[in-house]
This record gives sequence, structure tokens and C-alpha cells, in this order.
Amino acid sequence: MNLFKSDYFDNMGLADVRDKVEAGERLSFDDGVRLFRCPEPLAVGALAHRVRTRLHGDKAFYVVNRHVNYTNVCVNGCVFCAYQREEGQSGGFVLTRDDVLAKLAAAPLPPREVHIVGGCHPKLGLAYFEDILAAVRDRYPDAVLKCFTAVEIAHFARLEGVPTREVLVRLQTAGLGMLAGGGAEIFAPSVREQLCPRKATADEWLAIHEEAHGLGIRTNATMLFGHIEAVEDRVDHLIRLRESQDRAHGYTCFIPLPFLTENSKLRIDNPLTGLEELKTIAVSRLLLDNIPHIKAYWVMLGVKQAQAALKFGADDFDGTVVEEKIGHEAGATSEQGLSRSELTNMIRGCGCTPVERDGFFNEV
Ligand code: V47
Ligand code: SF4
Repeated sequence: MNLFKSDYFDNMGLADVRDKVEAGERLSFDDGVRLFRCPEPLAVGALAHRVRTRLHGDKAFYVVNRHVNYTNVCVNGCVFCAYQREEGQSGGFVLTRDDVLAKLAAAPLPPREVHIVGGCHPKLGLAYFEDILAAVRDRYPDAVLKCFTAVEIAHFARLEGVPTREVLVRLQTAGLGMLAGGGAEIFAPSVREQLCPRKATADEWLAIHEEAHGLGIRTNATMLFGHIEAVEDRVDHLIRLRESQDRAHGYTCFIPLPFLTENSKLRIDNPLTGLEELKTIAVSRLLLDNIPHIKAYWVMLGVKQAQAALKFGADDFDGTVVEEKIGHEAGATSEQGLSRSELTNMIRGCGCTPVERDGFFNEV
């Protein structure tokens, strides 16, 4: 039976959305809310899988990468964050350049993508980051350095008393290839005010990404969901990103991050269900018609849920990672890292074809 020609979507009240998806037309805010409210996640997933298949066939991308967190000391104190420590608090750390190099050298495979992010430390100046980037670029000239979130860029600019554009140019000169997508959380001011009042605002986050795109620095984008936000806030977040991409064209991959609840100051009554996670990934694929890739980030989702996500609109399985702190401090039960063969077997196991990529999503 061809689901798309049957009355399945009519019965779900989604016939008009199905028609738009089939015609490749842009979905509206209202369509997004209706997709979230649809009681049948499989219907939303089928629409997203249609789009994902049109874009990428049965390919699922993965990358040999290495995550490094240079510090967990952070002045922002976001209520959902289990990773952050105050300066001087036990468990706080700051890596040296040589620590970073040693972590990269100890990775089982030389990384094609190096993901370096950390807390907003009150004292680490731009010279520290330029030094690390230059050393990593010299050691791994073929790797894409995907480093820092827009929140960190805003913080460096404030500390140094210089414009964010200058920060980006200096880091680009030192080797920065891409910005990581973190720090976006939920853009709606009423939610952001409760979650993370001290970090960069939504407008600042978007402006820094667009500034990066203007300099030829591509970026990723995230959304942290499943806490205090309403589905309208998720749709608003996705549409603001879509509008930003219409202006600046530099987002490569979107990463929906389910809120992990352990060791967090934020207490919630209704934790996410697995199906709600999958539906959110699917709606992301459907609304973000101008961002090529949707990541099933196995660290936060868990590997089995990440596999399911490949059938709900996601096309990227992220990578080997090696060491991960932000999700694991918050209760992630996934491994610290996966080998190349574990990644490819998991991708094949759900009927997709594994395709190794570099940090820019070029196939290798
Ligand atoms: O910005 C913090 C989130 C992000 C929790 O760009 C939490 O390719 C869930 O952005 N539960 C950092 N999430 C991770 C991130 C990322 C990861 C992988 C790839 C890329 C990329 C980006 O983690 C933070 C925040 O939104 N986070 N605490 C938590 N308790
Ligand atoms: Fe700091 Fe990032 Fe944690 Fe917020 S989420 S407290 S900015 S490390």
C-alpha cells in the first residue's frame, strides 16, 4: 500500500501537510504546531522520512571525530546544566594546550573533525584559544576544527572588550573551520529567561552565526527540548533558524537535544517520552527545509533511539566522539565513544548505508 496515496493522512487531519510535503512546499508555523499535536508520531515520522529520503536516499553519515572540553568552569549557571562548576569549586578543571593535544593523540583514530567547546571561564582570554587552535591545526592539518558555540564567542568578546566579528576573524586565522551548534537552547525569551538568563540572547546567538557565515565559517545549530517549553516554542525556534538560514546560508546540520534530567537544578514533572523525541526530530526535518542535515546525536539519545531517528528524518549519526562530558554529567547512559565499525554496523542494522564524512559533510 502506498501510504501517501491512501487516506491515512486525511484521517490524521494532515492531508494538506502531506500535499505540501509532496510538492516540496514550505510548512507554516501552524503546520508545525499541528504536527506536534498529531496523536500519531508514526504519521509525522513517515512525512519526515519522505523528506530525508528525497535529500539523502538511504545514506546515513558518520564522522571520525574527537570531542574535547577545555573547561567546565562557567559564569553562566544555566539551570539545566549538570556540567558547569564555579571557579574554585571542586571538580572544576581547565585543560592546557598540551592536555588538549594529548587527548587528541590518544584517540584510537586520527580525527577528521575536532569538536572543542567549554564553559564560559571568567579568565581565559582569546590568546589561550588561538594557541590551542593553531597547535591542533598544525598537528591535524586535514581535520575540520568545529569549535566554540556562539555563547562562547559572545563571552570571549565581552572579556576582551572587542566586537564578536573580531573574535571570529582571529579564531578563523588560528584555524577555526566551523562553530558548534550549542547554546541555542530555546530562543523564546520567556523560556530563555528562566533557563539561562545570563548567557547570550537568542538575537545575539543568531547574529553571531550569521556573522560567522559572512566570514565563510559554517555552523551547526541545536535545540534543547523537553523541559519547560511549549510546542509553540519549539516551532518558533525552528522557524527563527529557518529565517536565519534564508538570510545567511551557513547552517550545515541541526541537532535536536533531548533534555537529560540528572544532576540538574531544573526539576520537571513530565520527562520526554521516546516517541516525543522522535516526533521532535521529525518535525525538525519537516520545518527546516533549508538546512541539509539533521543529526541523531547518539550520545544524548542513546544508540537505539538514534537508530530509530534515522527513520524519523535524521541522516547523520555523528561520530566516534571518544570522550563526552556534558551529556554524561546529566545522566546519559550511552558509551563515551564508538568505534568506526560499531557506527557502521548500527547504521547498517537499521537498513541505511553508512557514509563516512568530514566535518563539512564532504563524503570521504
Ligand atoms: O549547548 C546541556 C546541551 C549542548 C544538557 O555542533 C544538555 O555538531 C541535554 O551543542 N541535557 C552542548 N542537553 C552539546 C552540543 C553539541 C553536541 C554534539 C554536536 C554538536 C555540533 C553540538 O548540550 C549545550 C546544551 O544545549 N545540554 N545540558 C542536559 N542536561
Ligand atoms: Fe555554562 Fe554551557 Fe552549562 Fe550554560 S550550558 S552553564 S553556558 S557550560
